Amino acid sequence: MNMETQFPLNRRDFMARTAAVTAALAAGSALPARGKPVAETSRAPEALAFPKGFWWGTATAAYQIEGGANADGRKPSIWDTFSRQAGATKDGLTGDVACDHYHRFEDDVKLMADLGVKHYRFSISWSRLIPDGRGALNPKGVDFYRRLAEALRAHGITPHATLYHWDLPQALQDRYAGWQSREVTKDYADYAAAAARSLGDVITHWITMNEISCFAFWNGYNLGKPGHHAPGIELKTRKERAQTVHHALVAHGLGCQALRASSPGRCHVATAENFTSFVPIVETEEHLAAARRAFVAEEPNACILLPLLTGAYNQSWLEGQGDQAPEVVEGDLETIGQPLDALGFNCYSGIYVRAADNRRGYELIPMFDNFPKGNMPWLNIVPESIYWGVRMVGEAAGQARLPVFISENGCADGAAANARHEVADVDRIMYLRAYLRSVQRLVAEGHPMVGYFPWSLMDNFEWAEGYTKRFGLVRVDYATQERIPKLSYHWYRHVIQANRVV
Ligand code: GCO
Repeated sequence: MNMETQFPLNRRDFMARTAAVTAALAAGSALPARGKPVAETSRAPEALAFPKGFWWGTATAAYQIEGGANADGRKPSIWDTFSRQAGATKDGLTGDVACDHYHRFEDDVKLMADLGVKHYRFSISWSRLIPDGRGALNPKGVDFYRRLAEALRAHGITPHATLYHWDLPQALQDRYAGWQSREVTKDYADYAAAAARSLGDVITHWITMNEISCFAFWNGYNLGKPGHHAPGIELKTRKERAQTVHHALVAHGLGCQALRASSPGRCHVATAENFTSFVPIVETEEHLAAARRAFVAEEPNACILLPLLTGAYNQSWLEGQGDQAPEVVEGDLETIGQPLDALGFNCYSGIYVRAADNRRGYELIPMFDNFPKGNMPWLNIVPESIYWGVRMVGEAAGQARLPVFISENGCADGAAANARHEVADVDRIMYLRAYLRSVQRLVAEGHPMVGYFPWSLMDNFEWAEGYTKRFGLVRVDYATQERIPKLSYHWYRHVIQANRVV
């Protein structure tokens, strides 16, 4: 593109240019991905800047990328079992091979180094480290994560390891019904301690859980019908669900203690939660007050985020449960409310709220099918959700100075590779840029926003969606395992280099 052109373009010039780019793409010519980003015409670059040392990262999860399902002593997780059930995933596909990252991690680390990220969030497969979920460690499993962490560190990338990204060892599901049993809390704590003891010299940043809301509340279990994620259990009562969630919360708290007690040096402990962000429909005091009320009152914030941050279930939520409330053993709430070094916010979408003259004082604005989406039915594009989500954690959950990082943010793309193997995923760039401005607004206003990890480094096994949804900055050709950095990868590289939204 000729940079000497006068902006703004008139409509005819603009159309001509768009047509030229479209034609170039169709013909497979090179994308204008490299080079120095130019200053924005409308705002001074420093207005969109991030502080020095801001964590630019990216994220993945074990079952979604590793493959090597039976390699070197790994035993099945609940996802290995669930994905084999008829109709459980699109096209009946599993994570058996996925991105074959288990055998290709060195190349994948190089992709990250070229991208310029200094932080990487991945997860440890519990049944690779401890194949039966409890008992003996698998030395080859330890060795894999050690080699991964060392490769990252050799490139100046800090590893952030999630201990639980939904892949419970099947042995524990069989033994005592997994998260439905309190027994899992002890096994999880032992696993956390073993991970810190065996890997704590090369991994210092830990994330206890990924999205308790998803695996224990929304997806893995369901009221009155089977869950559409592993273990796919149908629960009969709200109490059973509250109890399952409670076990995950207690496990998180015990995990925090175990990590700190067993790490060879000081470690950094966070959790990653996709709490619901409530966005005031207009930024006025009345709508903001409405959003704050919704933030603490609505499930699952009331019964997951609040206890995680404050060591107490929302009181009115608890009263509303009556005999369906979870059984809480003495000391549990203190365990759950362990102080965190940071909170990871997995943010994809949000819910608009307005003030209302009703008992609750707010009303949720219903979304509709043709609201703009990120190529997933649930992924309504609400960029302000990052800003308000983080503000509400500070204001409503009483954790004003708790550092927060965006542990996931992204969308699926609709772009195909062209004849030259390029993927012009402008939909993802549009999405990420809009959300990143919301992150930058937090920074600019002095909120403790410390990092950004777009989901995901590369296309991967998208759970029940199989391989049909592509969330990666890098395209994976599953037939050949070729990695093709998409246009969004190059865009993100510019962001990191310039340390600002471009
Ligand atoms: C989640 C998980 C990821 C998903 C991603 C896209 O938040 O659901 O952490 O594993 O792949 O969110 O759906």
